[in-house]
Amino acid sequence: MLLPSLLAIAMSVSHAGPSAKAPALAYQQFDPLHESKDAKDARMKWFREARFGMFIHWGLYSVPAGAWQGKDYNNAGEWLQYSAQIKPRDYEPLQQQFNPVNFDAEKWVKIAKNAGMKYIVITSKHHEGFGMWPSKQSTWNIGHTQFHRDPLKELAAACKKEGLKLCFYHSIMDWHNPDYLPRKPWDDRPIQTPNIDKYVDYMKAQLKELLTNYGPIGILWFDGEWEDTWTHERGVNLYKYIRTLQPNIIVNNRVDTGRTNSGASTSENVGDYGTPEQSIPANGIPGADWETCMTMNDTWGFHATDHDWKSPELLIRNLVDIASKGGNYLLNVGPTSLGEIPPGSVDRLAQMGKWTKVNGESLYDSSPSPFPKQLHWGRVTQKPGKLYLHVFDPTQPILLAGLKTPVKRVFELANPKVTFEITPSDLGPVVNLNGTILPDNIDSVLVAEIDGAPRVETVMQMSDASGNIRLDGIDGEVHGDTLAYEPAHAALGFWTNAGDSVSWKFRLTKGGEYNLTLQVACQPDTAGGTFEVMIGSQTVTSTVPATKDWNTFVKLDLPAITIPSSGDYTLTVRASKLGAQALMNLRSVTLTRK
Ligand code: FHN
Repeated sequence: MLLPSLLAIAMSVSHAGPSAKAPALAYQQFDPLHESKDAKDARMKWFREARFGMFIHWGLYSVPAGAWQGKDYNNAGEWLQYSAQIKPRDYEPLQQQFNPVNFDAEKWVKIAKNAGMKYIVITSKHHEGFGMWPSKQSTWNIGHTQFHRDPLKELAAACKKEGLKLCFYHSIMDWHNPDYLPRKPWDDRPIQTPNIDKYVDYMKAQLKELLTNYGPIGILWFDGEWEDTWTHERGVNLYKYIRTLQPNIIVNNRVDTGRTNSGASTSENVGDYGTPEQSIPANGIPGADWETCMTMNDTWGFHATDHDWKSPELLIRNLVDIASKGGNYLLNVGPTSLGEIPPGSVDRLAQMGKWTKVNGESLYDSSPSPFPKQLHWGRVTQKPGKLYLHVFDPTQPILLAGLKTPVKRVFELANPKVTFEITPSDLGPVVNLNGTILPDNIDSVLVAEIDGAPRVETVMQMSDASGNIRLDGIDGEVHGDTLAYEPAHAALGFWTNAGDSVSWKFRLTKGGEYNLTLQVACQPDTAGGTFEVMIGSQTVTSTVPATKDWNTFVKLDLPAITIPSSGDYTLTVRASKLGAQALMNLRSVTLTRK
């Protein structure tokens, strides 16, 4: 007779065999891959209106909290077992240490609701393989700890009570189940002929528990789909299985293998929406639903020494920037092993809640900006008959570039008695603040009531009378998957793809010889990449210099160019060879007539 503790440890490596399958008939009849547009629109409706959700990464990794045997592993919250190469037998004792006695589902849900979040995506199982619910499929789950409660059940009740959607993140990759392949190098357990098909049956049995015992689930958020044992065929099969269990559920694109590095889906990929991570696509993902997931500091799972918190200003502006491009913001918290959301997260979410409480009308159920380019002064969202002008920088002219639809009235969303005049200009109507101090220095929302649907014509930037012109990163047309304008640097960044480029169309008032100057930044370990600047029939090349960091910009003079005559031109900057991690951050290109 094994002692209970030994029995517990012995049992912790046991995993059930093949599971009960979904009802065969229903499974075969239901074909979610041929869903009508109306049916998909109805299913996605709440997601498109929500705009803002909470991501929760919570598991055994919150116990070591980023350190192992006295060493701190940078950014390794939920990846600690991998980063520290912890053998299963050394990781399994965490199961008996985990006892989140301060867990309070109602408190967590109210923190999310008060921030203005409409849904919660919590890790039911991350890569460590540990189930955060009392699964019957194995003993490697919370049901075999000293915490004799089911946090997912309690969250389901709290979400139902507060009107939020409960969603599950579930990792396909599993570092603990002995049937999962590929095995990790640090997993020295005896190989008992691992069987990936058996693992998939086990995973489906767990998913069946999650989709039949916790009520209607909003999203199944898959992850860990990148290893070669996971295939497109398995992804399609799993998507159909999930939709058979809950036909109205939404499934992200990481159920399949076609996700691009920008988070978008390839054409044959199944999955209902794209999932860019830690970045905001410059132009959104046109024609698709998408959601940027992002940490609030640097780590998804709790890391005790990670205090690199994003400012409330950046978080609110990210939320608005994403909505202005038609996406959702899934913002992460990593609770501690005691079940508490860190104060750094709670404080920021409370500040975001102050903004959403006043300005939520401009966010929820809004549509993307009608302006093709980013605006210097802020962002725009819209609803029928209204443009919501999110003013980040009131020192810039609030130009509605190219807008041809008449503007009837402009007023403060927070205080409609405060109204503003409109002045016409060659480039479009300008909102005059006339010295009014706007209420919110992060994002003040003005409402421009318009007559009918917004009609916007592309406005060509022009050089001044001398022929000089500065082309700003924010005005560039980005071509490619990852290059994007970063408000934090007021420059184009994430230039990690050699195929990405940026171009500007402009009208030159004079021909002649021009000096060509770029404002660039590049941290020293990534300098040395090369790029081309093309305009008309001319091409000049240059090498990226090292600067102190990604936010320290220098002027880089390129060889002068001759532009024979005035007229409309396109200037393109294109990578030739990346540096170690990227090409450069590019703030502007200036043409100065000699
Ligand atoms: O490996 C995971 C990571 O731990 C985290 O869960 C993120 C969140 O989307 N997804 C994977 C990395 O892309």
